[in-house]
Amino acid sequence: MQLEKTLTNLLGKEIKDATNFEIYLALQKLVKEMVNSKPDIKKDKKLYYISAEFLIGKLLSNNLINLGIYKDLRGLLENNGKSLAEIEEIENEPSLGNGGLGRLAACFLDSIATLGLNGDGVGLNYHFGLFKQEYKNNKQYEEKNDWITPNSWLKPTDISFEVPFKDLTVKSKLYDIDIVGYKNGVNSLRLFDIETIDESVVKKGIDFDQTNIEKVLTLFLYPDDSTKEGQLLRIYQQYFMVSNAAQLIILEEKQKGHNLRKLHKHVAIQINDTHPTLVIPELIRLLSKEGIEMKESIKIVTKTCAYTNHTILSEALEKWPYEYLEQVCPHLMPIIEALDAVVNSKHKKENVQIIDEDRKVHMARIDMHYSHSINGVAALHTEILKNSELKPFYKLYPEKFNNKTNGITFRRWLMHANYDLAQWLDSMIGTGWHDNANELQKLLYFHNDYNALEAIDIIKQNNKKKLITYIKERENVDIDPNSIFCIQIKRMHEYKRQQMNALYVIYKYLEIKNGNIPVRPITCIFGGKAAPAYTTAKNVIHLLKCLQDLIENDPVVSKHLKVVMVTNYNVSYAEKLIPACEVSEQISLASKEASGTGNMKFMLNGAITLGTIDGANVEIREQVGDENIFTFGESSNQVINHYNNHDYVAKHYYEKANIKRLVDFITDPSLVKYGDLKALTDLQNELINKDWFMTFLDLEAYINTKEYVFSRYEDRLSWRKMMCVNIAKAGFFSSDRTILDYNKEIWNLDE
Ligand code: 26V
Repeated sequence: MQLEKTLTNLLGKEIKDATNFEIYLALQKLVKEMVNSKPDIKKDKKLYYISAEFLIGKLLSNNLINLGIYKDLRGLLENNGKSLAEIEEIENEPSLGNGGLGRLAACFLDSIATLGLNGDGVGLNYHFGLFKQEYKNNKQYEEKNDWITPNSWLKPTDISFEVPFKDLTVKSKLYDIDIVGYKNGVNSLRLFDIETIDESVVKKGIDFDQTNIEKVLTLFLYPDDSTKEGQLLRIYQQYFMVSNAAQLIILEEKQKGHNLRKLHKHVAIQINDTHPTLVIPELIRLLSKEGIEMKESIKIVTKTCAYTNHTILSEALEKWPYEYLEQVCPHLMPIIEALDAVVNSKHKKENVQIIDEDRKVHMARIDMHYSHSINGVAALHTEILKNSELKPFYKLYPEKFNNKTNGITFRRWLMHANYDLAQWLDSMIGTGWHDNANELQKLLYFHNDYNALEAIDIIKQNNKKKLITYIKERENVDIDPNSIFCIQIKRMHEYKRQQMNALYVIYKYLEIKNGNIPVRPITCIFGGKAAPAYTTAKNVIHLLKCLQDLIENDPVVSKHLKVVMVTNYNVSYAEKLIPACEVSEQISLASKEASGTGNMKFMLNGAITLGTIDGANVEIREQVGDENIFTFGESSNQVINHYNNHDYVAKHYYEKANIKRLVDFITDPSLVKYGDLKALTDLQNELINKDWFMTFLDLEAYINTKEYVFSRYEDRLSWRKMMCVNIAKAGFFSSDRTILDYNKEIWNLDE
């Protein structure tokens, strides 16, 4: 009643007479009012989570959930003939991240606020963010994503700093987004921008002249850095981000009357991958300006900063040419030189030096020498860091290394994405799991309860139907609700091996052509963006789109097999796809996926993992037991040995008849008809002659295991039991657990 009155007041009319847009605006106002009446989380010590990416997703429903009014409001709107799901569509999804690392940062902010910890995110307000993905002739094209509208959640502030670059000084402007904790206080996501930005320089696609920094600095997330200009722009962005962060920290510390010499007692800084690394020399510079001598500043900063590594891929371990840094922020160079000199005076080995023989500055090495904590994001990943990738540093600083297995927020990935399942769980095991995710284990009481197991499956089948409607609207593809849904959604990358999944599709296609009809139709859904300059990843998208067309146009095969490569996969799309998934494809080359977080979202929503023994799949298997997951493929140790011994030769695998016929099909005229011979040939050659991420290594094991999965699906009772166990055991992967670990072992915010 109260809610109805408030909303009617805000609308100035009856709910049933209002448009969705009017209701959206009114709800946004309501949220803002409720947020303003909540206390900011203020405690003595504060965390600054600095990250180039925050993939926060749409905020309306998330905020309603965390304010505790989602359920009532949903009902109220429904009673008035309105649908909250439709109203949500009005909001643009902020486009501030690439993938895993950015989404993790968003889940973390949710958990930090939920746990009542004092911590803000600090990043950049990219106007066009990550590109919008479109397809033309079955190929990916990039368009700018102008997500910022007058009714976005950004709140302009009066805070502004001067950021000095070599030839110019720019003035920043800070925007805040409220981060509402679940039934708790409010923190902020602090996004820096410049006021001189000129959106009109982007003419076509995502191309623009990258040299006029004052006009373009915060236009895009990670603009193409295959050129020198692109790399320089990225360094400009990084320095701009961290100089603002450092100035903000010092300003807030001074306002609180804290002694900067005791910074680490009052501030924790988490460096999310290497992109914010320059915060280390920048803070040292600013503390020195405050009269603290360099030697002491270095000590203070080291005690304040902690570094998270999110990948072992060498392409992502940033190292910048010395002269590029000098061109952007020359005033940092004496500090970087000093940091390098300290290292050099203690350690002679080349592989730990900050400035290497080629005058490249290694960002991760700055982080490791000058942070007090270095963490990986899943148990296996941390072991690989210690024993191979970062071994020299583990030898120097064993006490700094620690693991923090990733997590996901159950508010967005269960309460919102799968409302029906969340409601059902409440009715079966109570609401204790809202605050303590481990209580999901209570579901195990129902492990042998036929009706409960059936209920889980009914929710799944309903979610599949909802997804079918959504995909029909967006992609104009029809999907059979009776088919089994296998889903692989993530950034396109060779190590994630979407191409191995594509080869399975070819295998199945050829089987069906030969009259081997599967007992049940199979739907293979893919989603993901390829970096604009990553040709092979784009060619994999092309292959998938061509397979989609080939099968769609084949009246015999299309009854049994379907491929859908969805358009512009993002957080909102994920929220529709994940609750409908039955087989969660987590098939990276072992050792390469640091953790994965999609794997956790799928499990929580009752999908069964088909995966390699990689990243957090290892810990999922530990939680659910071997009998509730399907694993295959060579181990990370075996893979690492192949790399060390250079003994993986793709061509040798290709020569096996079973593999050859699948790979050859990539350029079969019947398929090429739907695409571009050159792109498909390039992909085929890449696989046969290089295949750096060992697609063929596990291909046969993958095909066999997938066939086995499908046979197991037909035993509906045992499959439902597996669903039940997966949901029940997902509690460990709540980001609340992850954040409690960070706090206890790294930040100590409540000291
Ligand atoms: C990615 C990209 C992608 C496109 C263009 C440039 C660029 C530069 C750097 C990176 C690094 C990405 C690091 C990352 O996202 N890692 C992911 O982090 C997740 C959260 O910890 C983890 O679950 C994933 O396994 C890991 O791949």
